[in-house]
Amino acid sequence: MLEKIKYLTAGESHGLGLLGILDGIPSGLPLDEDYIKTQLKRRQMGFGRSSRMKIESDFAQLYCGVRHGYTLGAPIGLIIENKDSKNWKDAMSVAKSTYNRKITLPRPGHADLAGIMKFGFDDIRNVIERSSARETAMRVAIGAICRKLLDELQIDICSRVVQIFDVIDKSAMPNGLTYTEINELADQSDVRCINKNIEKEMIDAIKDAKKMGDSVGGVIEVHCHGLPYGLGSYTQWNKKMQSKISETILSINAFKGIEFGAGFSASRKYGSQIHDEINYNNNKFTRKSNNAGGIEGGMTNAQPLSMKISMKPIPTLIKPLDSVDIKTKKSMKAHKERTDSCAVPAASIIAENLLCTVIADSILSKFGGDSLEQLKSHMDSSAEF
Ligand code: EPS
Repeated sequence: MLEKIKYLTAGESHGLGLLGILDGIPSGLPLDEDYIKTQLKRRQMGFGRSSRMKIESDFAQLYCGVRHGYTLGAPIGLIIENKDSKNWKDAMSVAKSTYNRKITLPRPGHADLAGIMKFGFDDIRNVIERSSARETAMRVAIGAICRKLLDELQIDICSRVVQIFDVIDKSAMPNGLTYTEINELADQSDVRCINKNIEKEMIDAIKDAKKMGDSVGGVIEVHCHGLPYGLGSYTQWNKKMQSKISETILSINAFKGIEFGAGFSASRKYGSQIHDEINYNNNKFTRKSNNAGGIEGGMTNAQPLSMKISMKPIPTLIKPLDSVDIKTKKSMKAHKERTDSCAVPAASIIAENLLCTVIADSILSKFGGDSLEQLKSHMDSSAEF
C-alpha cells in the first residue's frame, strides 16, 4: 500500500471522460499539461491497437492543484475527455434513457461474468465500461506527475517489449545508453522492441492473430535507475518494496505475472551462481551482477531496479469463444466488439508510469518534505546512494 501518495480514478470507457485526484505531491514541482501529454501519447501507440486509438488524442487537463506552472502541495485534479463519448450518448446517458440494448454474453477472461454476479446487473455493459483498460489513461496521467518528481531527483525509468506471443527478444539491455535513449529507441518501434531483427517477427505475430480474429499477449521489461539504498523495508510484510511494486503493477489490466531480476530462472541455479557479490570501489559498494534486480530484503540496494512482467492476450475476440447467455442460459458465442489484437507496447508505458507512483511514494516516505526543495535537501544530506 502506498503511504504518502494517494490517488483515485473515476470514469467509464465511453462516458464523458476520466477523472483523477492525486494527493501527496510536494509543492514547487514544475508541471505542465504537455509533460503529461507526452506519456499519454506513448500509451496510445503500438501495433495492434483498435480504431479507438484513432478517435482519442488523450489530453489530461490539470484542473486544480497547480498554479503558474508549479504544484501547490494540494491535491491535483485531472480530467481526460473521452472523445468517443459523443458516439455513445444514449448508451451511456447518466439520466434515465429509453436505450435498451443489453449485452448478455460474457467474454471468457474478461470481468463480465464475475462482474454481473457481483453487482447484480443484467447488462454486461455496466461491467465493461469501468473494467476497460481505458481507465489506465488516467493512471498514466497520474503516474506521469510522479515521474516528473522523479525526473527532478535524477531517477529514470525505461521499458521495452521482449516478447509478443512466442517471439522472444533475448538480447540484453544495451550498454552505454541512457534510459532516455532506450525509451527513444523503443518508442521508434511499433512494438517497442529495440531489437530490429525481432521486431518484424513480433509484428507478424500480431498480424497473424488479427487475421484469425484472435489476440496475443507478451512480456515487457521495466527498469529504474538512480535509486538510493533503503526504499521499502524488511521490518514489516507490507513495507517490502517488491510487495509494493507488485500490488501496483499487477493491478494493470491483463498483467498476470511479475519477476524481479533473474526472477523464476533463479530457482534453477545454485545460490553461489545467483547472488550478487559485493565489492568496494571509490568509496562505494559495487556489485558484480544484478540478479536481485535491485531489491534485497525488501529494500532497494542502490542497483537498478529491474523487472519482467507478463501480459495475457486481451479477452475480447473477433472469433469469440463459447459462452452462455446470462438471461436464457443457452450456449452461445461470447460478445464481441471493437478490440485490440495486442496492447503489450501500450502496457509497457502504463507499467513505467505506474512504477513512478510507487517509487515517488517510497522516496517521500523515506526522505519526507512538503516542498520539492525540502525533499531535495533531505536527500542530499542523507547517506551515500
Ligand atoms: C482502451 C480503450 C478501449 C479498448 C481497450 C483499452 O476502447 P474501446 O473499448 O472503445 O474499443 O481499446 O480496452 C480493453 C482492452 C478492454 O479489454 O477493455 C484504452 O484507451 O486503452
